[in-house]
Amino acid sequence: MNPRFERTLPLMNDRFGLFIHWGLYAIPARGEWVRSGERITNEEYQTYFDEFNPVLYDPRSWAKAAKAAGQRYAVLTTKHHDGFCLFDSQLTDYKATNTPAGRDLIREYVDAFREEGIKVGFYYSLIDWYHDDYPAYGDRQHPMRANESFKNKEMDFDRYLDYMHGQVRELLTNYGKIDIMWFDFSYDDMTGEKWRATELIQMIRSLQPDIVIDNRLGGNIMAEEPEVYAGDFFSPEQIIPPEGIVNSAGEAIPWEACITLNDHWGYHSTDRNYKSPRQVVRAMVECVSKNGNLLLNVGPDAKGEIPEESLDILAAVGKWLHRNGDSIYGCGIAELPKPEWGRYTQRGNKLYAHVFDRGIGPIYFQGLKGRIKKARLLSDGSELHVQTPWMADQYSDTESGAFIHIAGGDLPDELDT
Ligand code: FHN
Repeated sequence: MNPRFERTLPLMNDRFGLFIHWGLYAIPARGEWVRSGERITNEEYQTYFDEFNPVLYDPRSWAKAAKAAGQRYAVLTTKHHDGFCLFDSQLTDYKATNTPAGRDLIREYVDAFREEGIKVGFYYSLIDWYHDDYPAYGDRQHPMRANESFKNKEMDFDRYLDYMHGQVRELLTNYGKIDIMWFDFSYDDMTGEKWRATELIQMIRSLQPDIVIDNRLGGNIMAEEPEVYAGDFFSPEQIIPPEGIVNSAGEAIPWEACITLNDHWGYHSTDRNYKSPRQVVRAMVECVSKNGNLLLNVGPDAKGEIPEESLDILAAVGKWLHRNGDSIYGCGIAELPKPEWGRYTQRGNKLYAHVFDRGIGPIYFQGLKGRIKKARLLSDGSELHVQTPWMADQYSDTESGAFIHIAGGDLPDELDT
């Protein structure tokens, strides 16, 4: 691995993390872009600030659910695009401690997840629809800037950058060791040094030398010599790359796919289009088979609870990982081509066969003739027999292959294994 990316190895070995999008937008309950998408004015959105009081917020229960799900790190929105801060920033009044919640929600999150031994990450939005010195996003006039008073206001974007850098400093100074910094997102010409990114990265690295940073500050992580701010891992969203990710020199690039459990990042009261546990497990296996991580998102509601549907899916995935986690944690791409019946993951000389679609009879392992010392069913440890079926030598391509008869069927939807 390119030495530049060695700092990501511990996180990349974790393979499965919890993404959490939570904030004022949980009250309108129509996703985290509701303010922009519905052009909600400052005054209308202020009502959510005035009533935000997640009385059921108990991050210890979130952390326990993540642990039971087999998730080894978490990333929580400290500030999303609406500019509302879940942490007790000294640089703004637009924060949870000034709402009826009256608490530093990030402090409690950090303590609870560390207590469960789960690595702690911060999501931080570069975009800020609330701050007076942040320009309108793209060509759309921000809803809260529709009123006359704002139109004549002079903006000082450097002042916003001082604020943004100052908040990142607060987050990486006041909450102990932080494992991941997840910036979101650069767009159009708002990228790289427009954020004063080199200065920002240097500050981050000085405060948290071991921290891992995503690639959304800008730059090109795929270049042979990426910019200092191009990040430590690539962050595809709602998609799993067709194969492992390599840079222009053919070197593997660490990556993490972030994916929603339903169709929204932030809480959405009517979105019932949840992925099944089977889909999540297959997505996780696919990511690992291509040297990537899966960051799976939940959107807690305005009371501070993760939806039951999400908790049930996380629990089912955790049951599968409890028995099969050896084929995920610390694993990566195999030396063999993808088989037709599923996917391989590999760690050292251990090859894991994830059989998604069973055919008839034994499973055929192309290229493994004479190379399999022993085979075990990971879920229960039972022995599997490497065997060559009767008349198999009549087939043309069995010269290099091996057959293993695996009892049991395909991965069931309910994952009751
Ligand atoms: O605009 C955000 C979106 O709300 C969400 O936070 C995702 C998660 O990666 N990032 C941006 C869209 O790319």
